[in-house]
Amino acid sequence: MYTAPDYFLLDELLTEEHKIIRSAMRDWVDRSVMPIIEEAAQQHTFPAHLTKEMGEMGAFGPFIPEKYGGSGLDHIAYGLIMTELERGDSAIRSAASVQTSLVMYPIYTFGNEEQRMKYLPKLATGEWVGAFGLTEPNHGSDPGSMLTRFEDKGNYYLLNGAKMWITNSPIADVSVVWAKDENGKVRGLLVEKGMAGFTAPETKGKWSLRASLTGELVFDNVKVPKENLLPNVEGLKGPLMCLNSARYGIAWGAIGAATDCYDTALRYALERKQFGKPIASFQLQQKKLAEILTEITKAQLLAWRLGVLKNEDRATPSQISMAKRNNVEMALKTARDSRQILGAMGITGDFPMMRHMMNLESVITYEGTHDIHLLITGMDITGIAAFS
Ligand code: TGC
Ligand code: FAD
Repeated sequence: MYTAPDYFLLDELLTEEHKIIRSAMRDWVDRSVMPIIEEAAQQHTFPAHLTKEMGEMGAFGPFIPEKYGGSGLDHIAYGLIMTELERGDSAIRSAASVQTSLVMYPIYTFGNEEQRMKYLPKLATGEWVGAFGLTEPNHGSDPGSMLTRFEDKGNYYLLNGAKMWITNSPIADVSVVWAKDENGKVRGLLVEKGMAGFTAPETKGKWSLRASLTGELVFDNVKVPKENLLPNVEGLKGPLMCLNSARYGIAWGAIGAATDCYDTALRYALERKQFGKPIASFQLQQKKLAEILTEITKAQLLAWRLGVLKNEDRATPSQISMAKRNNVEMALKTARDSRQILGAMGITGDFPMMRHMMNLESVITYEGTHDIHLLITGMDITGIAAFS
């Protein structure tokens, strides 16, 4: 039975509602994710049957108002849900992050009432799956240089270009696609599955996030109805605002992957004997466990404080970058150090460390790479952008 570390008694800062939500999500992950996730990752398949269950559990759009199918919860509740999901697997948290922060959030924030009512309830239940297309084959860290374009053809927009590395793309019913108009302004378009000229091939052979579907979005003269333009935002700040929400969720989510590794390593160290004693009795193993717990605790404090600021609408993009960067690196190091505590057993699929470790190589890359987040902090400190 999993025990979540809470060394600084952060539970005392949560409401009863937060604890109930976390407990329900934890039980669901134990019941529905843990028994199948290793096999799904080994087989490189997305466990699609979980999508509807996640909808029923309220994993999609927890902070979106109930009127649109969300749960109207605060951002700490969203963070706690992300932590529990990523304890199961980063792919499961990814599915929820994309649907919530990268698809529902922009439709809610930048869409009109018709768009909200058409898409949000279906996305909330998991009846529909969403994707977010920003990255292109030649423009990842620098999305402002994107080449995907649309032209106003009177009755419709004509969309051309390609997006790459898109979570959920092969199964998405609707994709929020960021493209430039004739004036070079970045706008958001809602592109639905089945539109003529639109294809979404899968990217195979990943060693990371094997239980998540990744692919391309290819637009070859796609006629997008005019009502599918998100009316209330223009410029790169549109997609970047979505990323603020998703990066915030990842700052919480990564803690879940780390605590799963820590909990596994601690149990193993107490049971496994070498030289006639549990390996937990050796100072070098205690050092690893103590340092892991210290870093998890610091990450929890960072996430919690960020959540409070987000609830007050005071969390800055640079604070979010710092938390995403710190907490994902912490989780990756935790996965490595925990794996070492298990020796050879740690490399097998009987334990979660290698799966988390491989997943976290994507998590440290997507939603802005580790280095880009450092540069965002550098820019915030100095006032000088070192990107270009
Ligand atoms: P820059 O000139 O600095 O900014 C352009 C405009 O955007 C505004 N802005 C922001 N607004 C809101 N939130 C933020 N975080 C913002 N950052 C910048 C800025 O004020 C400006 O507004 P305006 O009105 O003056 O035009 O932009 P830049 O081209 O120099 O780029 C800056 C940089 C490098 C920080 C940015 O582009 C960046 O973050 N690059 C990383 C790209 C990235 O994170 N891609 C993620 C793709 S999605 C994904 O990975 C999903 S994974 C899904 C899963 O979980 O499975
Ligand atoms: P590049 O931008 O080519 O960077 C390569 C290296 O150069 C990195 O180490 C980077 O830090 C470094 N670098 C780049 N610029 C600078 C600079 N100015 N200074 C210093 N170093 C620099 N994108 C989406 O739009 N939607 C999705 O759903 C999505 N899902 C993803 C799922 C997975 C599994 C993965 C792996 C990626 C996903 N992405 C998605 C794409 C992701 O956001 C990009 O991979 C990421 O932003 C980095 O872009 P890139 O891979 O093109 O790397």
